[in-house]
Amino acid sequence: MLCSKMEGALNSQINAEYYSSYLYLSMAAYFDSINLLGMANWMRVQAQEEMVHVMKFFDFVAERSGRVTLTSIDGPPTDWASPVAAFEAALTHERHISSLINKLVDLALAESDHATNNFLQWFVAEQVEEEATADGIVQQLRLVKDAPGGLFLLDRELSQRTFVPPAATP
Ligand code: OFO
Repeated sequence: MLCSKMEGALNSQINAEYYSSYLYLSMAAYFDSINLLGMANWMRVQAQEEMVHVMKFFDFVAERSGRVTLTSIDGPPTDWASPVAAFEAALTHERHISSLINKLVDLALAESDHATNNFLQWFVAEQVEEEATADGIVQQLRLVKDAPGGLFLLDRELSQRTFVPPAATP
């Protein structure tokens, strides 16, 4: 059973994860509009992964006899100054999400809610990966600067990303 404070905080995180998905889909639309279709693909996959995060929180709240309450999602930005600016914004966003996850862990520990703390550890590890991946692309884009050849190669590399649905639990 979740305490009401934890239930409220997990519901807020559901909203934050939805926003993440919405943000990355908006970035996908931006990359589509400037014909960087590999980067658009990468962002689409990222948006799908964020929906996996939404459902992990959703299912966990329900499993703990909590009540999921959905709230309105803020509109994301729709334009960025350049490809690197979009990926920098993605990195900044992931750092923000990491801080939200850390606060959830703090709350779970303060409430002696070990089940929620245990559940959140998956997200703690996931955020390390999310930040590192976004940072890696930012670094490559900074190296490439505006060289069309480099941008073309990086775009082609990012077109390879595919969405892997989470393994079904037996
Ligand atoms: Fe990008 O990890 Fe969820 O929000």
